[in-house]
Amino acid sequence: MFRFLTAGESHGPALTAIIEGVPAGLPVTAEPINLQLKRRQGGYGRGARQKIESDTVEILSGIRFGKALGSPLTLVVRNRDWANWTVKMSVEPLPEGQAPPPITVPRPGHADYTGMMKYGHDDLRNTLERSSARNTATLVAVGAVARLLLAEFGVSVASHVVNIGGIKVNADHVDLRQVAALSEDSPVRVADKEAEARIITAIDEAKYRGDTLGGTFEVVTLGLPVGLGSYSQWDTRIDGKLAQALMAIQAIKGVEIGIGFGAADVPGSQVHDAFFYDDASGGADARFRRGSNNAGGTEGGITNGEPLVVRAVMKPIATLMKQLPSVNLETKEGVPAFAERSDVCAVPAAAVVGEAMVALVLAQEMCLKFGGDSLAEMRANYGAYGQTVAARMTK
Ligand code: EPS
Repeated sequence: MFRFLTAGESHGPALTAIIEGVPAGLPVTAEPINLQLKRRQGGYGRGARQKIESDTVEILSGIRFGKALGSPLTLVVRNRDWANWTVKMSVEPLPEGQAPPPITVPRPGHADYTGMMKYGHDDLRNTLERSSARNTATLVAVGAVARLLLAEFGVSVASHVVNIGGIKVNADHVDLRQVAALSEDSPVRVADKEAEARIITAIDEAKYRGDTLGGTFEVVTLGLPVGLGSYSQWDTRIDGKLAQALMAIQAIKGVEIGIGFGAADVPGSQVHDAFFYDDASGGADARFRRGSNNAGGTEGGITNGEPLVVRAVMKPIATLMKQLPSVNLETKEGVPAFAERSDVCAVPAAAVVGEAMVALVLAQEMCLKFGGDSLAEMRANYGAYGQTVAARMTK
């Protein structure tokens, strides 16, 4: 079972992840993980923290000579900013009178209030440090390992942003195979230059107003086999797992697969993807095909072999420089919410995190279906299954 835990505070010494169930023999080095960490740090509208950090991974266990041992991997991403927080985030008790004053005015929309109430904290720093989206660095690091596994089976995961602050990108014409190429160099991860310029202006304006912007990103996965996930139980459905994984990213408020919420507006005849049998090229290339992909790659909680297309909505970041009305939880006085350094818009970064979360779910499912002890075993099982599926497609 490919599974993991993460730990770490935003301004603590480091972020850590332990991954179990990485198949033995999988090539893993720091370089492809660092590449993903760098992608997460980018995007127009991010705050000053990303200028301080230059996230890189240290692999402390589970790899020998560039290949997974089958034992747990330990990944560490150090916080450079820790050097500036050794007192405020001291692990050891501080001498009398040296503790910073507690922060007691929650930001509406942040985890400040819920965390303070739930854990009984009287300083919201005790809550915000772990709830911070800084933790997504570890998700991306683990996701990078998942991507390495998927790549062994020809599966690729890419993303693009389709809406920021209500400025919608006309992405209908985008060839899904071009998503990465079109969006990767865009500062807002948008595959359309005209929309890109308008979005950048909108981010600048929001920053000027002391406001923040949310948006929607789309994650596209190509090369998946039919048959990952199951309708057998509620918690085995792959669409449910994908939704949970994406909703687990900070600030995500909605997820849709394929046509998603749009399915409410049209009759079934315009929703479901008709089958046809394509043997034009004859012999081994004959396939069951679909004229459309409104299902977004899943039917019955199982991948159907079509591109997996998943969208997620990110609300605007809850730290506003033009502070929202709040209440001091100690004095009960109405005062402006706490504000500290933050991002104006982190949707492009969230898209990279979204890729990681989708990759994680898919890597787990690949291990479940094809047996994850070693890469060689997985390859053999994958090959045998692929032959069975292909045989059912030929006349
Ligand atoms: C983030 C690091 C954080 C924030 C942001 C994401 O750094 P700092 O708080 O030191 O500026 O920029 O986190 C939030 C918006 C949040 O609400 O927690 C990162 O590395 O992604």
